[in-house]
Amino acid sequence: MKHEHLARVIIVTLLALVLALPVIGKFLWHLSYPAVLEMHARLPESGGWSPSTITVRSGQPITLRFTSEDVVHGFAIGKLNQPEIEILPGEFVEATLTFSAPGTYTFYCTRWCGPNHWRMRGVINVIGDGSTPTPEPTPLYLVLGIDLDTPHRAEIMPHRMADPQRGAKLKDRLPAYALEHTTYLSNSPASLWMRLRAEPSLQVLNDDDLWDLVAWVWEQHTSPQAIATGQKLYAQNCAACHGETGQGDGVMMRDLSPPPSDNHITTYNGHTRPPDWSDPRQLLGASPALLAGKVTRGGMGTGMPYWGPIFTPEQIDALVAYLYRFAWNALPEHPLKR
Ligand code: HEC
Ligand SMILES: [Cu+2]
Repeated sequence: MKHEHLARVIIVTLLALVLALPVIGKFLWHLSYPAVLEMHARLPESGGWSPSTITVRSGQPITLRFTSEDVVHGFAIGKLNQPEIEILPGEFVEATLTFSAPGTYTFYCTRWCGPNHWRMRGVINVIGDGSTPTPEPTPLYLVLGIDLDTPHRAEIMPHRMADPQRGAKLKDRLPAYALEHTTYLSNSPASLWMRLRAEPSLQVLNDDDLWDLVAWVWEQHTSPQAIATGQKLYAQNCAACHGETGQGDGVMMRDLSPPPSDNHITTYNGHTRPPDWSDPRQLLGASPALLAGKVTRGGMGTGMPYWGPIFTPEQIDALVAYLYRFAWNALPEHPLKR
């Protein structure tokens, strides 16, 4: 009789345990993925973010408690449209984040804290339920087989400032392919110019009329908003190296020896230096696919950071559209013009 009772108690207890398993599991799960995490920011030379890799569950909020151990840093997560968090030395600031979908997110410092600032990055692995993000499409430069690392200076350039307004008046003469977005993406301004020059229907136009047309085509693939976005992103993320006017003389680069006269990476030895975009040939010889590819992939050792995990494709398009302004705007005063 006694034994029978004991057995019953054991069975009931076991059953209760089995039924409670999911709840217990969830409890342990929460223990292993803390709801609050202290996050220390230091200059990249002193270790950068600590921790630099964090794992969170989708749908489960995590509170990050930031502090800086040296200078002012900033925190933002790539491709997510949320305001940056300013991190002051010796102070704590909190932010609660909830990720709705699993995936890998890159977080980065938003302040120019030093020459290696851009290396101050880390990763958030979001695991758990939710639709997995659609894999990114193959970058266009790979589809087109563009080598990002060979020189691409244009052999030709306008004799005067190309004028899209003047180009607009001639636009009806353009062959249909010139208006396609893929034509813009896969051609440099100089290569489109050469294709147009070979068109029998455009023989009546002089060389500079054709440049006006190319400048007009370039304008059709951007917007004032995109240019404004590109300008802002450039000032925050690129000007420190590339310089405000794109001459490759940003504050982080001024101490380096000047670039060799032909101004291209493949001939750099020792120091790398950003190209001088006030020489129009540098950008007039580059297609949007090439520039976007370089921005996304980076220089792989040249000192040019990779921005693929940081910016959305729209932001990269906006940056590329903004860069061409350096070439078009440089035209009137540039010495090569003479
Ligand atoms: C830490 C310095 C640094 C920062 C920051 C930087 N760059 Fe660069 N960039 C370079 C250097 C050095 C090169 C030349 C070497 C190379 O092409 O890889 C370069 C080259 C490039 C090129 C290739 C240009 C050409 O004509 O071939 C593009 C495009 C470019 N950068 C865009 C950007 C953009 C856009 C940003 C900001 C989002 C940026 N860079 C931020 C250093 C930097
Ligand atoms: Cu920093």
